[in-house]
Amino acid sequence: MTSKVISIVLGGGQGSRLSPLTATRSKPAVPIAGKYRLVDIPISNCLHSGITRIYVLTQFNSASLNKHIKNTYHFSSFSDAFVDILAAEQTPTSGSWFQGTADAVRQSLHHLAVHEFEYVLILSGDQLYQMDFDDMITKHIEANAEISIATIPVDAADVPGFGILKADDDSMVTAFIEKPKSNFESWASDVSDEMKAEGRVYLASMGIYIFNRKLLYELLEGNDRTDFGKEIIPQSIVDHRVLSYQYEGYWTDIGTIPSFFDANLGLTDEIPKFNLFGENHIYTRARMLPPSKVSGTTLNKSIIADGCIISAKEITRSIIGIRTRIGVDTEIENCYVMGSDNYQTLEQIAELKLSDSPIMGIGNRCKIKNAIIDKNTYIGDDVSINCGELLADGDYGTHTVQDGIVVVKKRAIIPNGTVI
Ligand code: ADQ
Ligand code: ADP
Repeated sequence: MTSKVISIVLGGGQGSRLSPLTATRSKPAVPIAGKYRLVDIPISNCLHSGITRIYVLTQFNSASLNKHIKNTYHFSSFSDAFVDILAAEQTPTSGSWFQGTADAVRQSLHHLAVHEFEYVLILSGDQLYQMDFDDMITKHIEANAEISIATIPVDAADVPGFGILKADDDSMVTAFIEKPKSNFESWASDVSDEMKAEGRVYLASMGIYIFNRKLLYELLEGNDRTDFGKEIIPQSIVDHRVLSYQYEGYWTDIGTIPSFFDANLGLTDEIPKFNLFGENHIYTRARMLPPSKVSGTTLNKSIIADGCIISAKEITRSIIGIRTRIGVDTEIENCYVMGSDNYQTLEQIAELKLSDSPIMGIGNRCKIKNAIIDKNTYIGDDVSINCGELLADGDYGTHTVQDGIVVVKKRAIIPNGTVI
């Protein structure tokens, strides 16, 4: 059935919730788990489900996203498979950027029109999960549905962040409310005992939708409704058959700095909720990097990507991304270090050392805690980051602080001896 599906990955609006990681790149290109990028998650789920025609919609077109997609997703010229980026564009009929999720899809409809398909699968680009869309499509067809929404039980604390719905005994959606802020007790559903025990009694939309082709065109053409959650979905449940496809596996939002940080560090758990090592692995760019070289380091619950040169003293509960260089006697705890796009030559390193300037990577005798270190940063010797009292939220030029997490910006230079 998945051969009749085209998938659209909503790659992100302004991306301000993931700032400063999205300051110079579009959201789908944000690195995760040491060697992947956000967009690899929905694309891998599609490919594992047999969906091979994928559009990624993004508000701005970064060099890194283009390069990543171009270098990663290659298909046989005998197949009709593709992964294409559609960046917000001005056309004779539309002079504006995507106004919201539905508007982004509307402006992309003319690209879809040239293909043969019966169903459109719409996905968010900022979620970490593994899901079999083949099963979702099968249930959609069996139920004779016109729209399907993937749903997950959440607890009361999470309700205000989600679209919440009620369904009948046949899982057909009977009511939908986008992000209710209060008085939502009557929206509780009859869920499994396991979910009840965790207090997860509200059925939330995961922002993952299947639309029948014809209906999608009808709903989007000739009007200016901009959002699926706020307009299209609530307005559709009266006149159309909308199925709730319930999922109870691991699924988490990675669209904010705290959730992005937690989801990444969660991968270092003994049995992580998201399995990087399973059969349905995440696809990404094959970079042909050398293996990592480590000396004198105690590594605890850490993930080390390819091409690193590490002489640190101790690395605990951290993810160390591709091509990271870390000097001697440095201690790193609860960090996501994204790594570098290239190596410096020995000559470049010697020159920087002559002028006492930091070299790319992390220097000697540093202590770094609870931080995200973006790519291509130059952290000098004897630098201490986030090892003292709780830092106030804000943008401090070279870095930001949010909820106690320091984010060192891409290409930032942190001089020797700096204390953050
Ligand atoms: P939100 O996640 O708050 O709620 P939204 O901000 O519309 O919804 O984003 C959905 C996805 O689309 C995200 O991946 C986002 O980056 C992307 N996106 C947003 N605007 C875009 C644009 N202009 N162009 C391209 N991509 C864009 C939605 C639903 C809720 C549901 C939650 C589940 O509205 O009902 O519960 O998702 O996370
Ligand atoms: P990201 O940090 O998301 O990986 P970038 O697009 O900045 O992405 O980097 C991808 C590649 O492009 C790297 O090899 C980087 O060195 C190169 N690059 C980035 N910015 C520039 C630039 N302004 N000029 C030339 N090359 C660049």
